[in-house]
Parts: sequence; C-alpha cells; structure tokens
Amino acid sequence: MGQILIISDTHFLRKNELDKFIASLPPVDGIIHCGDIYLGYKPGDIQHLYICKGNNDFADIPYICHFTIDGITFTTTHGHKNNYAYNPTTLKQLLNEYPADVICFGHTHIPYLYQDDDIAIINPGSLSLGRSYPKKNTYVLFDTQTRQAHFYDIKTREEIIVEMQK
Ligand SMILES: [Mn+2]
Repeated sequence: MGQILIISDTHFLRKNELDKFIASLPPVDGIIHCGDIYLGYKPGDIQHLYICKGNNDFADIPYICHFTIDGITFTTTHGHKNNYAYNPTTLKQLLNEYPADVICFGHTHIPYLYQDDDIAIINPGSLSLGRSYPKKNTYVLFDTQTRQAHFYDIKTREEIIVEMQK
C-alpha cells in the first residue's frame, strides 16, 4: 500500500526536526511540501521531496510543481499568488496547463479538502504553526491505492476529520 506524505508551512521547524518527523513515519513513496520550509533550505537537502516555493522561501525552487508518484499526478503551488489559497477551487485553472489528479497547496495553515469527480484539492495545514481552531499542527498521508487523503495531528498522531468541500 503506497503512501505519500503531504506537508506544508513547516517554517521554524529545522532540518533535523523535519528529518526526525519523517523518520518517525512508516516509509513513504514521496514527500510533497507545499512551501515555506526552513530558512537555509537547499534543493537536495531532503530525499524524495517535491517542494514548491512559498512566500518565505528564498531557495531556487519552482512556484508550481507537476509530477507523478505511483501513477498519481500532482500539481502543487503554495497558493499566495492569485489569492489561490483563499479561493482554493480557483486552483482548477492550473489544470489546463498542468493536468493532474490532485492539487496541493498551503499558505493558510488550515487543513482543507475538496473533492469532485475530476480533482482532489488538498491543503495539509501547517506542521508547526497551525491556525485551525482548535489549533492543531497537521499533515496528510495520501493513500495511492484508495486515492484518499487522511489528515493527522502531529502531536497525538490521531486522524482528524476534515470536512470535505464540494
Ligand atoms: Mn506562506
């Protein structure tokens, strides 16, 4: 059963803390980071990482990433441009140029899940500076077989329910 880790807005979590978190999970087939990683990040720092550039990132990384893991195609972008993060369904505009099964974004630090027949849109929330109420720092494990996103609280490691938007 394949799993893809989706995280975002790790901000002040340092590389060793991020490494420790990743090592605490069962092996995953890929790691998607939706932007705003630690200061000083350099491409290649973390293996199997697909990262797009956030408004707090200075490394040479792309604003939009488009890639396939386990037969599932992802388009990712941080979401601070074009107000995407605050109107997530407008991210569908990217599909013309970057066709995908799943779009991932970040920036709001609030978990989000949209699903229709064509696309899933996912914001995993922030791993270190959650802004949901009650406040939780969260991540997503995406099951490549069922194509379902499962959200987890990093503190308790319990699954949390994120209401699906339609
Ligand atoms: Mn941001």
